[in-house]
Amino acid sequence: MREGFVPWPKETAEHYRAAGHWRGRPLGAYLHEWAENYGDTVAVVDGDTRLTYRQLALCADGLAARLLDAGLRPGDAMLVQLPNSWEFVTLTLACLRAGIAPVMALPAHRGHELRHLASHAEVTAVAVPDRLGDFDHQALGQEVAEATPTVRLLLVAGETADGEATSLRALARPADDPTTTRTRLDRLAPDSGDIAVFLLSGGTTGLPKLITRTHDDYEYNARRSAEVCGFDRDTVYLVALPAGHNFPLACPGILGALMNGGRVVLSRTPDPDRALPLMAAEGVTITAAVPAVAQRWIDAVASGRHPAPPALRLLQVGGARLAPEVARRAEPVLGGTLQQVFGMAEGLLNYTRPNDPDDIKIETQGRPMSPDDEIMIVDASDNPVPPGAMGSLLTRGPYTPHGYYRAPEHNARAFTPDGWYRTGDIVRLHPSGNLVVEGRDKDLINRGGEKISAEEVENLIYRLPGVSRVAAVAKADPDLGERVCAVVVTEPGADMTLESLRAAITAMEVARYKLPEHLMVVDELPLTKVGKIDKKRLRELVRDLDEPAEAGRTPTPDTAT
Ligand code: OOB
Repeated sequence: MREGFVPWPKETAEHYRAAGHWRGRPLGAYLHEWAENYGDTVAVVDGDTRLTYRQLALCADGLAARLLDAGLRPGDAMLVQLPNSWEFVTLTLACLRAGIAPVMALPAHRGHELRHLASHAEVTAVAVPDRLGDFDHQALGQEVAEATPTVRLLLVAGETADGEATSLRALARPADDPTTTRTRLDRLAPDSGDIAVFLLSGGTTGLPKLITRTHDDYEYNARRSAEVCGFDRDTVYLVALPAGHNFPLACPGILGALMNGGRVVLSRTPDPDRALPLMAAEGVTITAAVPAVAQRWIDAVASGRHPAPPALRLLQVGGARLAPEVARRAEPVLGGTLQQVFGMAEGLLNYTRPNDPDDIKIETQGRPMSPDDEIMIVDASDNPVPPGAMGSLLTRGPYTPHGYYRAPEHNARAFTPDGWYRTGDIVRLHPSGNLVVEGRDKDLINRGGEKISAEEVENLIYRLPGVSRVAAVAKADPDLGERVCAVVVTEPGADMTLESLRAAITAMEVARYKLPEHLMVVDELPLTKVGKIDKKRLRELVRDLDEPAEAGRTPTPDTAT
């Protein structure tokens, strides 16, 4: 096991095994079982590319073997930054099969994020697309590979692989001898307690933390989610959010659909003009959206621009607060059942159930999926609040790890000594037993489901000349819920505009969604009684700031770039 992984306590782990949550098999071992059960059924649809279960298993095995032939070893990690594509699915399964843990970067990430992730996980390989939109990911992948001494292999998905890069498509085909390859991979299979994937934390710290998810816990995550959501062979699941995010990957997402013989349809973007026609054409029955995306789909159908997706049975919405007014329109406009999902890459998943009464589906964010999820709502001294009162949510459970990867100092704050994860969310228990998310006490900005660490943005701005003090806070926004506002005290004579600030941060190769969309230059920052920056007061101050010029705005989340 990799150093830096924080295991569950022994007795707790035994309980999860005895309860049948953890099955003791690595995720890759299921691949051939699926192929045997569902053989010629289509598993993955990406544009004109359709892969049956059998083809998927053969391609993933072939790719896994070639990764090992190229010098990667079980126990390695690979930085994966791919768009929603058949290559993403095949590579993820190949990694699971070979015991190589993918680090799930988002297509929006740039050098600043990728270099950190690659070096922190000591990845031996990097996988990028050739280009997305007008951005050259291959060149970025090359830079990251060069900057990371452990990297031995650069994989490029797309038409061309330049220089030392290897074409992913060339490797992702069946092995010459599939039977021997299968036996070889079975023999090398990882332990089910090993790290299956590294997910990215929304983050409240300077740089994103890595979350280790084991084969045992992640298989349960997807399997139990699929039970709750009623996935079966008729499920056609649309991946509209970035596939490397926990929600579309395993809640129940791609893995949940594949486990049940369903079909995974990939869309490069959640844009209604692309996603809604695709849903109609492929008979999509289930999909997951963040509230801002759900709202755009609702508007596109309500305005008559697109018909409602005809086969939609379940619309999952989560990642950020869903306004009850939007929730109320979802079922009548789009059809199907609305499901609210309050989840986190760190583990705990809350779902409203498809047969819950309307008021529960509209007003609450659901209840834990596992009988062994433990939740506690506490006050500032970690004492439980009375039932129904607001407090901070703590949790433990069979798919919530007890620590971030290689982060002992942060773990001491983010987890209690007896292993409860401090979610940073302020919730209350609804009389029905469901949770209602009321706010948060962690310092991040939730831009329509995209999580931005305030500290990370502040650190970037502190690097600029002429900055004396800075605070990044959420400014309430009708479309996205929140956008980043930078509040800056400049040094005498220094000049700063939103445009100059955004240009300077862009030059640091930072993901675009983190760029401030509002700027307030002030003489001093308000402080609390103990001398900390008073962010609550700042949020009130920025609430009434004018809308910025169009030029300064970043488009609504669109996973293409
Ligand atoms: C999902 O995961 P992350 O890791 O990107 O973000 C987790 C955080 C939560 O701690 C909470 O602050 C917020 O996102 N959040 C919600 C929410 N769902 C997540 N806030 C209000 N209402 C909701 N329904 O966002 C995620 C992971 C798996 C499934 C769904 C969402």
